[in-house]
Amino acid sequence: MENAPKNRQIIHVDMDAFYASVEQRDNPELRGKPVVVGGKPNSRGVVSTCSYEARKFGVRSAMPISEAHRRCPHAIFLPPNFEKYHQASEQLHKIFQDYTPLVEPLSLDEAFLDVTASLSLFGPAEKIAMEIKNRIKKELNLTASIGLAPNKFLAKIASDIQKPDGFVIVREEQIEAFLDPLPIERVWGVGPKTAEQLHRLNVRTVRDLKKLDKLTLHKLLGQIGSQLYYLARGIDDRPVEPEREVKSIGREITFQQDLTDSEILKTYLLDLSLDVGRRLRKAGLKARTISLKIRLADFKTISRSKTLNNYTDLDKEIYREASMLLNELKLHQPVRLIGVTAHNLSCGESQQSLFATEPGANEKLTKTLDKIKERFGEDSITLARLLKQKDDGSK
Ligand code: TTP
Ligand code: MG
Repeated sequence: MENAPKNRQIIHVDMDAFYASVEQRDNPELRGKPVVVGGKPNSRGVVSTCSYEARKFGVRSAMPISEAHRRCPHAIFLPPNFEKYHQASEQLHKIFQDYTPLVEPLSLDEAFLDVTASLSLFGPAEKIAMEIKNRIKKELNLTASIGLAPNKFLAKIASDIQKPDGFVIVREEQIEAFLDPLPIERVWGVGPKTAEQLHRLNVRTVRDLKKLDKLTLHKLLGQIGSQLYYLARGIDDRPVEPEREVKSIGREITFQQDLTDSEILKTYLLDLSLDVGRRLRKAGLKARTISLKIRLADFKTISRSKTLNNYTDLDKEIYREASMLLNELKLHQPVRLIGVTAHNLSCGESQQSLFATEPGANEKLTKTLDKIKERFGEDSITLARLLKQKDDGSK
């Protein structure tokens, strides 16, 4: 990490309320109104996204539609129209390609661009970033939030911090002033559990985090602790990886203490499955193969997978398959790591979730889902409230 490439210019683009903005663009009657994309008010699906007008009422992605209806009964509820979103996404990526081949799409509405080598051709990076923003407005009639910074970590925070219609530049000499006041929850890898551990040490902001040395952080949080040491200083060397074909979407977690209780393992599995489902839906993808990875305390790694008859992006199905695979293993040894991955991907067309069959039935789990969305960071494992309760209850 110490040999960071110098003077990189990384842009992060994230469209504002993407599906809902496309709907508002195409139907002027929806503009300025709360719009919820996901399904009819009485349907059993979850919210894909909603317009900023609906967010004022507390509506969020991944919330059951029934809950969104309770919070904002006068919203306009629409089913998703994936064809339109894919089309807008393609247009968007064509614009990106005009400035650099180094484009790494993260989902339909989000990408990193490395424009370091484009400056001689197109002028300063801030000009490129502004031009991209203006072209998105003119050619797609949609707004994007853009961050420009020397690395991916900073660019992503920058694009998010002034949403919607944001435009934030973080220059090398501003990194410290930009990062220091931010709550630690903003840092990649800080989920609720890590945040809680750090809060106990009175670490609330990045400035506080910097007071902990590398060894202390490593002892406290393992690998993620070392990562936080660098991120808190604005150091992130990860390259922009162009047009990686997404072959799988997965998430795993290494426990600080090995686990044997299968119920607790399943709670983690549920959290991971929710995350994989949410990321599939955000990428507009469905999967046919679900796999489970287990690493035992002695580092032996076991992988099992199951191919389904149909494609799915449903949390419920991902969790069901993963937990069946876990049951079949009949494990008795302590587990060090558990992971869930969806493979065999194809473009998707459905929006439902674990909670589709029981609208509003479980408030705790609904809150968990809200949290997962609110705390969403590509590289962070979001440990649900549910999980915390489980942990607390069993120790
Ligand atoms: P996001 O970029 O997370 O959200 P957004 O663009 O709607 O709003 P903003 O970025 O301004 O906060 O996701 C992009 C699209 O992906 C979103 O419009 C709908 C879809 N999506 C889902 O279908 N389910 C989800 O849980 C999430 C998070 C997104
Ligand atoms: Mg977006």
